[in-house]
Amino acid sequence: MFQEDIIKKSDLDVRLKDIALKILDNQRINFDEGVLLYKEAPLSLLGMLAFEIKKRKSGTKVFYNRNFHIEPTNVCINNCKFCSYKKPKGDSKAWELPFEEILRRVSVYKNSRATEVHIVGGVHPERDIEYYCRLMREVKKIIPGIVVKAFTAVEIEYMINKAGLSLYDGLKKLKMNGLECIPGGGAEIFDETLRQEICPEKTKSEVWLKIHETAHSLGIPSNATMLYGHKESYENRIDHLLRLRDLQDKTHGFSAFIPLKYRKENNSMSKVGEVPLTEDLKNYAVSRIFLDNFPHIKAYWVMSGQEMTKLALQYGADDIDGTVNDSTKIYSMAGVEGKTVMTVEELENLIKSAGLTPIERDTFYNEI
Ligand code: V47
Ligand code: SF4
Repeated sequence: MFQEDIIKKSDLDVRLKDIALKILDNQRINFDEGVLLYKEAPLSLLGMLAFEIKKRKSGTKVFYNRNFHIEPTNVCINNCKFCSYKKPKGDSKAWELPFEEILRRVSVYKNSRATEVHIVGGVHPERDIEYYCRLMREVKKIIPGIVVKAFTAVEIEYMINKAGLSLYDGLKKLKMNGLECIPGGGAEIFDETLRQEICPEKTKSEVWLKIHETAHSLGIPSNATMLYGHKESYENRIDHLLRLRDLQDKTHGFSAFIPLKYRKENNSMSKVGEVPLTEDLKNYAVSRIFLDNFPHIKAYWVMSGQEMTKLALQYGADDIDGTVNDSTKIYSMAGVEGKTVMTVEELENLIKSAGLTPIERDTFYNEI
């Protein structure tokens, strides 16, 4: 190594040490520090810091819930380049579940101990806010105690615009008809240039954020996601996290942040490939460190697979989502292999095998 390189390296060591001490001192890190962590910090340091922050927030607890998914349709007006799920109407892989069929699928869980139904799908051109309000009312008639977590900001924007309502009035209407929590989908990556390239028709970043802000003002909590591991830079990732952190400072309405790894099968971005496992762990860790005002980081086991989920728990994640069921197709269609159902016993064993304590929660993170 040349003298100059040695000096640069020791400069870097000092900067990383200062950032690490700041984190351990519960101080907030800024944009440049976040980018430096992504680019230069050893994975071991990130893991240590993220796990320490996780412990301060939730001790040894790792949360899961009893939930099931309903995906009413994969017909969608948008054409996101990373999406393997959307199919044109009439395609052999397209579905549009009839209303009664959706209710039949809900009825299956009538006597189960499920606490949450997660309803999301494509943005169907013929379905509107009245349809979805009726659906939520009927679901509640079948299982009165179930929490309805439903519709990404993308679906919400479409149904509210179609109804000619303001975001506030539209979300209020959805709440009055049973909406209790909004999932984190549709955030993708907020950088406008990249968003325009990978999902040009999708809800604009500022609208996604506005929908979540408005929901929070109405007492509807939500999650946030980030689609990573495609064409984004580390600066794009920190920009995304910073916009979420700023909004959370204002509203405190986000429950969990869920990093979603880009999966390459059967979509038009396949040639960018998938990032390695070390990048996933780094991303969990930096997210946990940077989003100091987010109570939970979720490793969604259906997306990451059971083994990766176990590792993510050492890198800051404290939630693994739930029992789920075989009706969720987003990840199997994008090439993730394996089952999409886990029993409570399996979820608990996964958490215990990581040396941590399983805790069943409801949608709002009340312990059950
Ligand atoms: O927004 C689509 C992603 C999201 C691909 O809030 C892809 O608890 C990777 O948001 N590779 C929807 N990701 C799923 C989602 C979600 C899932 C589980 C729990 C929660 C929650 C939210 O799926 C989309 C998009 O970012 N996605 N295609 C793909 N090829
Ligand atoms: Fe439609 Fe969602 Fe697929 Fe985009 S990611 S095409 S909005 S289903």
